[in-house]
Amino acid sequence: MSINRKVQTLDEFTIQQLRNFPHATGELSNLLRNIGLAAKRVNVEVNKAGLVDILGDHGTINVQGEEVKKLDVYANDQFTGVLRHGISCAGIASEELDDFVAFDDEISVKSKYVCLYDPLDGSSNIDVNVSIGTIFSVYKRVTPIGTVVKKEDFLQPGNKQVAAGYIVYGSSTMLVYATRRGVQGFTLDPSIGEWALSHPNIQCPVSGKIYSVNHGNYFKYNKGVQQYITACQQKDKSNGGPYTQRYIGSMVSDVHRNLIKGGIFMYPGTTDKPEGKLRLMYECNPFAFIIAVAGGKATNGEIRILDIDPTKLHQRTPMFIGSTDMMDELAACLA
Ligand code: P6P
Repeated sequence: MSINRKVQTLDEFTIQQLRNFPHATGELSNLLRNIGLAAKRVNVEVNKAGLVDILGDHGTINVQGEEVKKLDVYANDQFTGVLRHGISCAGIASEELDDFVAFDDEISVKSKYVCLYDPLDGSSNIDVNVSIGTIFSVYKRVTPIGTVVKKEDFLQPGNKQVAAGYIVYGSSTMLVYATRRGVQGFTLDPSIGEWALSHPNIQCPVSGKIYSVNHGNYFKYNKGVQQYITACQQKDKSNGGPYTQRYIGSMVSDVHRNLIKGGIFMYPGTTDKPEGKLRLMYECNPFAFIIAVAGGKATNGEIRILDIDPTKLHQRTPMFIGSTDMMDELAACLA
């Protein structure tokens, strides 16, 4: 009987990477597998979200006698749990938690990585069955191994990331992660409950025809952003268009689509919220790392997202990310 070796699972792929880089300790591969496990558990609950009336809304006790948690809280507990009980993470920071969490047991303090994540971004879309996602970022700690992690282990610029990725719980569930060696996309195969390598070495097209922005804020954007949006609307066959506007209000889905097809996603600052809405450390930095490895660009309108020196765990930043040609045209408008 021939074994189906065509499909490589996440475990097989990360172990293959270890064979290719024998000096690696395997800690990062193990951390990525931990994330893959938590994501599978979250995926089960997200797929049931529509049944909340039957399963009970959060804060209630369901028919199994279990407390029903908000999906954000449930997702946060899953990612935090697998990393705390693993051997590859010394601490985490989460959109759901005010401060970072140090794993101060004798095994975890010996780990060399910390992880930051938004466990369930766009969760307000669950009620209307729009895709949502998890976004994560991995750094090497800067404090001595064997000690309890500190805030400086988390407040590092995005250019220090060693890995970053996201899960999109959509029509199919995908796990995409980047290391400096490339961007790999895995699709969950429910028949075997494994992440199957479906999109090896993802590259962002150098240009595209999709622009993603919330037009509802148009008159709150600065003149440069307004000028670029108008330029997108005026594209036709003679100058690389026509463009189409796609925006579903779920960053993971919007950026994932543009990464694969080419395009630009913008969440600019506005007159009332100059820093915009998106969080630097666990939304913008991870995607900026992924797009850089995939050949695209990400800025705050002035400098690379990856070069922003963070001062607070939950600080926000304006975000522009996508295909290089489109990002360069935007930069010309912003200048
Ligand atoms: P707006 C979801 O709430 C989110 O954080 C991102 O996933 C998404 O891109 C953005 O907010 C949408 O925000 O203001 O356009 O509804």
